[in-house]
Amino acid sequence: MYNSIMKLIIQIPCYNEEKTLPVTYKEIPESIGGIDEIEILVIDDGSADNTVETAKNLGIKHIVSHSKNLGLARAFDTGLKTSLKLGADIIVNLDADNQYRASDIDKLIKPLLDKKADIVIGARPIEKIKSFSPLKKVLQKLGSFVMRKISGTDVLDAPSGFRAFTKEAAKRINIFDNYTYTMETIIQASKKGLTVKSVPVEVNEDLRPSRLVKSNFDYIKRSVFTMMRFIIIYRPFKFFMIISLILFFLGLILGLRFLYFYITESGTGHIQSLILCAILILMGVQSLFFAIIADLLAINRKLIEDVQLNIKK
Ligand SMILES: Nc1nc2c(ncn2[C@@H]2O[C@H](COP(=O)(O)OP(=O)(O)O)[C@@H](O)[C@H]2O)c(=O)[nH]1
Ligand SMILES: [Mg+2]
Repeated sequence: MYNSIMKLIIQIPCYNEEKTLPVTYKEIPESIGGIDEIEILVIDDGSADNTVETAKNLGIKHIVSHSKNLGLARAFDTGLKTSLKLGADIIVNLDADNQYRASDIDKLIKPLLDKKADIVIGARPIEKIKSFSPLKKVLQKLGSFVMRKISGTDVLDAPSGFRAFTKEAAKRINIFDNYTYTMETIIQASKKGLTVKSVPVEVNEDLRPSRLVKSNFDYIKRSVFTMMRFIIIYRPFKFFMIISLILFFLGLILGLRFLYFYITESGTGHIQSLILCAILILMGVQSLFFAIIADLLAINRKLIEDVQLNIKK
């Protein structure tokens, strides 16, 4: 049966946000069209300051705490799970530093209310953001471009943290990564046939510098590692198959070369390349088996996820 009351939970991951949380909180609208109940959930990720007291004083209804700092991705995951338990129909993730405009939440959730999307990502006007250096702008755009290629979606701003999920989408998302949830949700969404839409949003001036991105180099390093991991996790067959083919063809070329000399030079020499050829071909065949096993594991995982989804329901 369908419940006619629409409950929105706005989750705010916080790590030492006693200064900015009140600013962010103040901007949250009291009512939003199409929504009957708005509740706020603060996920305190082991803050060492007075984030929890601040949240209580603001009258924030739901506060969950990690006993120590586990990072934004874990806090996001805790947020989704808690929101589902609290009976959310729609979950919006909002940063605690007031980077995003809570007044845009109605725009963000509209495609969900209209049943046009399962996940909506607020796309920031990267070009116009004053606090982003030219290099950071290029990196952000490049990151989104690569994510579009890996995920096969047309997401405009992949690292944006301003997002809305239907409860069905939230149930199906599993965050494994410990650093970023932003890329992983997009890849999973596309793998699971969920519709991801981008909606343009505005941003506020920075209250403080980003804590997640320490430097451009750090950002690139982490992004490349994360994307590599995602390719292995989400495209394991393709990944091992490519390795297998490379090894196999290198071996094959050496083998053909050996054969050529074997015939034209009447069968002597080139034993080293023959050994290498045999090793490469064997490794290639092994990688093929890895690809098959990885594929079987991926199928297995899908079955487990279906079971998990049924349990959550
Ligand atoms: N849970 C958790 N949240 C964090 C951590 N670092 C930053 N955040 C939160 O993530 C959001 C975005 O962080 P911010 O430093 O503004 O990074 P930006 O997205 O690059 O601007 C804010 O709500 C922060 O409170 C962390 O270690 N753990
Ligand atoms: Mg920020």
